[in-house]
Amino acid sequence: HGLTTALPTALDRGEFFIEYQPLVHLGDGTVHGAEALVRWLHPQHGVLGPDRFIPLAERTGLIVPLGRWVLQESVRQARAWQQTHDEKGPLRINVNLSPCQLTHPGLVSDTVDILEQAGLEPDALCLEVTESALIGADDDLLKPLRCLAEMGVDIALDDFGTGYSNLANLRRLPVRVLKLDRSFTQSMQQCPADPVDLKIVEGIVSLAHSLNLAVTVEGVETGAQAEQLRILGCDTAQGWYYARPGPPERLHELALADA
Ligand code: G
Ligand code: G
Ligand code: G
Ligand code: MN
Ligand code: NA
Repeated sequence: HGLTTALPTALDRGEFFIEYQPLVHLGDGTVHGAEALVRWLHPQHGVLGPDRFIPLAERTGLIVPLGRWVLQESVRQARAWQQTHDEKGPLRINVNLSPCQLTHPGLVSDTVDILEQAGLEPDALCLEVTESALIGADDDLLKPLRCLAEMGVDIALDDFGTGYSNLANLRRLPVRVLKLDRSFTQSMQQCPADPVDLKIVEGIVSLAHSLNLAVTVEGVETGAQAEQLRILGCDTAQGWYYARPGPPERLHELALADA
């Protein structure tokens, strides 16, 4: 339909924009960084979320230039935050990568160029890859990720715990962060929380930490969830309880308001 024909020119017309959602340290509530989430301001349909156009962009190949634009834009934004925030330590930026970008030969060189042009250190960038994109990944697929990881870029496994996670497989992946899927956070909402889910999260955190991985939780909507996940040992959190995705100015205000 209409979206299919409008998508290829939307990038040139400047119709995409990025919202940022903070990632907060569970220990002290300070801002760690933010995840970049792309939106499309469609001239007729208004603001469309990624679920409405990312699958289409993947099928048509537009995801490669679109993903490069998202990376460039959000890396530049992260550098701008850092320049006004440095007394509190650098803010990190998380950017989602689609499986098509992983197999695109330009991934490493594009990322290096974008970081250099913006003047952002590689360790301020975290690339989020879904667990399902790395299932059965062979060395060819992992090579660019290893290369980025060696430069200091963090790789996060997004939506962790929903796929066929092969925990033993984690050892071969160049991953530094597990992003626990929202479904675990939702089950912390029940009172008392499901004891089996509590054990599962406890086990994932313990395994992650023993492999030197950080654990981020998604979809935190209440203070009670945040407290439960903090007690379970999760490191950072993201969700409406802290902030909805919003314009870059909002993140800056939140970070500067930190105690
Ligand atoms: O913002 P929202 O909650 O609607 O995001 C839905 C999903 O879209 C998220 O799970 C996220 O992984 C994905 N997404 C958001 N921005 C991007 C992007 O720039 N690239 C890719 N590949 N996925 C994105
Ligand atoms: O900021 P902190 O001191 O908590 O981080 C310790 C290490 O763990 C850093 O190297 C940091 O990159 C990593 N880390 C902790 N939590 C997260 C997170 O949510 N996302 C990312 N990308 N890295 C994290
Ligand atoms: O995994 P992914 O990168 O898709 O995660 C980001 C998505 O989750 C975005 O679409 C964002 O709007 C959504 N999201 C962020 N925080 C919350 C929350 O607290 N609750 C719910 N239900 N969705 C959230
Ligand atoms: Mn994500
Ligand atoms: Na996610």
